[in-house]
Amino acid sequence: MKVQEGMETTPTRQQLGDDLLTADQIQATVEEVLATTQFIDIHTHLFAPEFGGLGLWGIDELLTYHYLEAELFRSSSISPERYWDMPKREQADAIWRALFVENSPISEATRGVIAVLDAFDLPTESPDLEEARSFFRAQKIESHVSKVLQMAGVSSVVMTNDPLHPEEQKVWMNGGHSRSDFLAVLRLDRILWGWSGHWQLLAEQGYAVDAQASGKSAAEVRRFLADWCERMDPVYMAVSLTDAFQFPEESIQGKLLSDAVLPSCREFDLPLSLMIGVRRQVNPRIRLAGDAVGRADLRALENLCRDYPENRILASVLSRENQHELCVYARKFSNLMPFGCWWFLNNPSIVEEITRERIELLGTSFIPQHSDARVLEQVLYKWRNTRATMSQVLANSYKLLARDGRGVSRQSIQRDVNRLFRGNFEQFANLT
Ligand code: HDL
Ligand code: ZN
Repeated sequence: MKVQEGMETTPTRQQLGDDLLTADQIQATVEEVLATTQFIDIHTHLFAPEFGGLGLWGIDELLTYHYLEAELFRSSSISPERYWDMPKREQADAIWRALFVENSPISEATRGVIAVLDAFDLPTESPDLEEARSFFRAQKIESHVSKVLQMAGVSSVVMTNDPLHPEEQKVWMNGGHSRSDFLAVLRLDRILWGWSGHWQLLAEQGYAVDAQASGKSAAEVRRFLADWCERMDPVYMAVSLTDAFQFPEESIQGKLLSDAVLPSCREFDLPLSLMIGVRRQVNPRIRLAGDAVGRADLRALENLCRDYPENRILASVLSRENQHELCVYARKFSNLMPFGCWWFLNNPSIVEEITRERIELLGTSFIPQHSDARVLEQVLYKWRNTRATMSQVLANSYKLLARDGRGVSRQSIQRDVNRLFRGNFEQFANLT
């Protein structure tokens, strides 16, 4: 199509009206709006301080992150078996030496640790970790959490809470936590795909369930979920599912999903978050780092969204090949909310691709990112990287809009960023 006269140039300021931005102003304004807007981090593995040792923070935890453990085994002669026998400090020293001293820390996860050290004015080229260790040792967790979230531009984080985790259960049974900036999630993995190994825990707590999830089991799982919704006040329920996920399915998982979890989500007016595409423990020797990714058959999601229109589904898919399908499904089902660039996708090159196709297909009706942080200070680099990628993608969208004949104001950019990083989640999870 021949570009009509004038289409090829961006309109000048006087053509745009008073509060509309020129092309040159768009980039800086998008960056400023992203930098000054507090985001909701809708999926993390962080914990409020009341959860004690379940909450990970500080340099030794940052370095022994399973993303870095996977990278250690590629750049060191240390065997996994020898590594697991080491105390954590030694593990961290080994990772620092292999990935940060003997090699350049230019992977996403290694660069992240450098960004955290730099954010606290700690040396980033030291041969050892002593200065970093004494800095973090001097922090008090309650104030450190608040400072880190404020530095990261995050107003609240959503935890991953497992009611069947013995240590975590104790905290909830003793009243849970008091921080309003930490929101709870009812995580269902041990029930949905871990039933065979965990149904007795429910039976021990007085729920009449059995190994086959037969008889009253589904009703009793609903009662269990109701008890924990009262206790935790979760903002959604969640489960991670493999690339083989099918729905509907003649299985314990399929039955508990349809007869217990989906009705319970409707009863408590909660979204259900499905994170689909993991291939668990392809290399068990490296433990948490041993999971991989597989392309899922998203017709399971299609069936679920179509047959349960009263349920709201948050969805994140792990395979890059599934992203476009997820966008198309979100166009078909308004009860489906795509979120995040999960795990192996949370790298600038892929985040850019995914976010551009989401904007092209969904406008601002999706949730661009979550941090998935496991260690508190990771939010600093994960959200800085998201803001950097988002500012390019969003500014480009507005420049295309201007070229096509519609100017953009700071107010509308603020409205859009609020929706992407707060409003879509608040509305989907009924937090407003
Ligand atoms: O299941 C999940 O919530 C995943 O995010 C896993 O925890 C995974 O190990 C992870 O940390 N990804 O970032
Ligand atoms: Zn996660």
